[in-house]
Amino acid sequence: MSILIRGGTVVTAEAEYRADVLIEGETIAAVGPDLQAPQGARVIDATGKYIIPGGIDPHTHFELPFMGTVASEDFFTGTSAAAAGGTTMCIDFVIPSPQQSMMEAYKNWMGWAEKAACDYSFHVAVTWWDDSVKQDMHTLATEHGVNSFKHFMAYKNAIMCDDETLVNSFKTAKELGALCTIHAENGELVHVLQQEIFEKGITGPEGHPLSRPPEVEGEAANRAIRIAEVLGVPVYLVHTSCIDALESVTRARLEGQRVYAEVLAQHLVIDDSVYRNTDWDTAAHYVMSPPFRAKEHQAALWKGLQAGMIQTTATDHCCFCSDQKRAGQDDFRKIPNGTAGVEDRMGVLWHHGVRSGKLTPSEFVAATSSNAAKIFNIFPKKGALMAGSDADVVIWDPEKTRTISVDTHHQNIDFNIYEGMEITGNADVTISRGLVVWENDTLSTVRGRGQYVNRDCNAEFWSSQRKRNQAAEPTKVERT
Ligand code: URQ
Ligand code: ZN
Ligand code: ZN
Repeated sequence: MSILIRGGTVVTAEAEYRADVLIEGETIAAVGPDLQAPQGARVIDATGKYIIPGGIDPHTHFELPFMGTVASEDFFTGTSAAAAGGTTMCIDFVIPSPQQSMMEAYKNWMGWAEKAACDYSFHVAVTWWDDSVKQDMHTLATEHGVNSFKHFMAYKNAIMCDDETLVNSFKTAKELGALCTIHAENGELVHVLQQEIFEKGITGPEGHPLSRPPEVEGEAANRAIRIAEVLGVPVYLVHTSCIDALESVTRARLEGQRVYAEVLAQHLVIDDSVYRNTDWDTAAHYVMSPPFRAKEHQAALWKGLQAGMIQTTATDHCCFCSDQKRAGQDDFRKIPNGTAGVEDRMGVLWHHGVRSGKLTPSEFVAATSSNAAKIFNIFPKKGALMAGSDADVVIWDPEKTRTISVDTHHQNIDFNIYEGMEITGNADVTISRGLVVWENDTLSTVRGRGQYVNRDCNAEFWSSQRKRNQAAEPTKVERT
């Protein structure tokens, strides 16, 4: 099947220009002016609209087993909702339980993901350490296309990494040419603060942000960045939510250290007043980690994105319905942490980023697609509009308005953190590897059509990192 998208303005991370896009089968065949439609091709008129690479969300948790329950969004409904918002690839997470074989966990997640409607890949979390973990990291990197390993510095007595595990894993990642991604919150401090706050009688959702102040994230961010600096390994901080963490990222990047940062769309536009909502269910739906922050942090995060200190945007899409959140009815520490957003990320970023003048359309494409593809080494297969790229293409209507609501979203959760937000700028048509999966506000995704995307390690790229970071070769002092 051929598709010719005609009359639109192509927007890449590099430029905007008038061009047509020809798709043949699952691949982009040509991008250029006045392309001719092959016999039998479908022609889509994109006049007055943008043609952009399909969005990449580098941080989702579909059907995650977590805090005694399982996230309500699965790989089919989640990748479908993503497509409705213009995202055509999600990078999810394999999170082994402590002492669980990494390979066994990887096989479990690969089984769950077989139902995906759009393409996906996995970061694999290092949640404990022994030689078998080291061996599994090698196997995953060399045989299964995993080039990023996740480290939770939070969640004590569950999946938290101590410094010994961080150091062992970072050293292994360096051998492999893999990237270390980090959930940066000091889990020991969170544990103590949770206890203190609960014992003061604060049991509701308002206790959650009190137990994870920005300093707790700032300390962990700095520690992870410094460990990486000494070991000469690149790091990627997921869901950077506050000034304290952003300052550590900025310092390191200005020193030439290879540090990447991600911001969640929701952390850019929602502040911590949500936890003071008098309706328990509503406040509980905003319990995620790191928590929503005071207003000054949103402004700083936008500046970090504009300045290029933050490279990617994500959602950390991890859905728990009201009945699941109520597990923490009497104790905020038991509220499953997570919020949704995979469907709304790109529209929220366009409305609050591009329409406000903070981002150009090209910067929007970089932040929602191309930068993630480059960092995770799948460009130009993904995140690009070039001949030979996968035909993950979105016709973006900058004037299309919608009001975000649980009543109309396609996410499998009974709440929407953006409820009532009117946004202008939305996906008109979403194409996933050559198949139209979203058009006329209707999904036509196919269960199981999504494919696993291998991501090769990048030893050569990181080796430049080694040279930049390592002090002069240590030498032995000869003593007579
Ligand atoms: O920490 C994460 O990224 C996972 C467990 C989702 N939950 C959350 O609150 N961010
Ligand atoms: Zn996290
Ligand atoms: Zn997460």
